[in-house]
Amino acid sequence: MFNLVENIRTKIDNGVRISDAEALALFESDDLLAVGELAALANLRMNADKVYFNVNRHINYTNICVNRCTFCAFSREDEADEGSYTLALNDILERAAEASDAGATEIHMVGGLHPDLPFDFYLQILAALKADSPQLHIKAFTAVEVDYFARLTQQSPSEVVAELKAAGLDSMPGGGAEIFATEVRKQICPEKISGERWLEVTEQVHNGGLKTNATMLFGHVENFADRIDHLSRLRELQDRTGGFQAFIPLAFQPDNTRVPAARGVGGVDALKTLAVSRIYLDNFRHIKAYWVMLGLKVAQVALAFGVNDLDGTVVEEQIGHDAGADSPQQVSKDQLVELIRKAGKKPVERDTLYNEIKTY
Ligand code: V47
Ligand code: SF4
Repeated sequence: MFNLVENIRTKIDNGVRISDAEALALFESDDLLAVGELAALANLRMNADKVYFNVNRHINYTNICVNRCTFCAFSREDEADEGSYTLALNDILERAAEASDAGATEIHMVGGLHPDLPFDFYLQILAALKADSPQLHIKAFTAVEVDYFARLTQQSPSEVVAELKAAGLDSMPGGGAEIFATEVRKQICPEKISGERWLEVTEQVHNGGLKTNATMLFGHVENFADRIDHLSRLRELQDRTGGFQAFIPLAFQPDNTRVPAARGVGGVDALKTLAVSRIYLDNFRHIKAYWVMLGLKVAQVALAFGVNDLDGTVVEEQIGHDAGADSPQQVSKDQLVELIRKAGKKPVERDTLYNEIKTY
């Protein structure tokens, strides 16, 4: 372990990236603090002691979804399914207006793949949001939705992106990536687009001029090699496009899901995964601890493990909470500032594109 750590420290100091074998050795190591220290070093070089957060609101317009991934407790089959819903345009606008009044700079909007809603519905939402609250950055949809819209309208992903952008879309979140490996996808999301397609669509989104994030859903049936394969494909795409802003490992929440034997993610695995991601993804500036899935306490500790972003105030979250996340629904800006300060870091409110709004 000593040699491994010293070799990687030298690599970080010299800006040389680590190999897949080194990433595996870090995942397999029991020395959590040594892995964390390396991640903290890599982060220090990129971000000094700044930790970013934003004031945002999540809106999930529908939970009806044709994919029905087995890890997803949020989705419903159809309108007859108990608990299914689809928000009307006015509901969406009302939530966005409330967010704007509360100082939000971003709307994060994703939903299920609804079998009946036409592509125009999504364009209308974007146009109406822009007309109503032009100051809000709209971060919405993922490669999964873009592929779905492309199939609905018989267009290429690039054409879909151009239409979404013209209607008001400003960037995209990083969902739908899960774990790219085919064997894993067969078990947890057999109906979802392949990992290869997710990467191909995302490349077209980047080439179309929109930034995105990337996620990795971990702690279900995948092994360390699957995680490293996932990171490797993201690092390679980022080399080509530079279109990713943040990487967000999402800790799997097992309640109400259909993933047999999954027990959820412990603190050690969560911190190690964030740390290895920071060390391996040397071309991602931001590693985000999404407190909704991690809980606020682990997210705070993650700031000593290479993390430099805590996402935002969120306000209303369904995907993680339907699957048993015991984090609160929302946090205030003051809570985020205090949490970051108490971790010995400098809180910086950012907008979606990481322009700094205020340093605390
Ligand atoms: O793609 C679904 C995940 C994602 C569960 O880009 C689950 O800034 C854990 O992508 N346990 C959507 N995770 C959320 C997402 C996201 C969240 C916050 C910020 C950003 C960003 C993106 O949630 C889905 C899926 O991977 N998910 N079910 C579950 N049971
Ligand atoms: Fe649908 Fe997304 Fe849930 Fe999969 S994760 S079932 S695509 S809403």
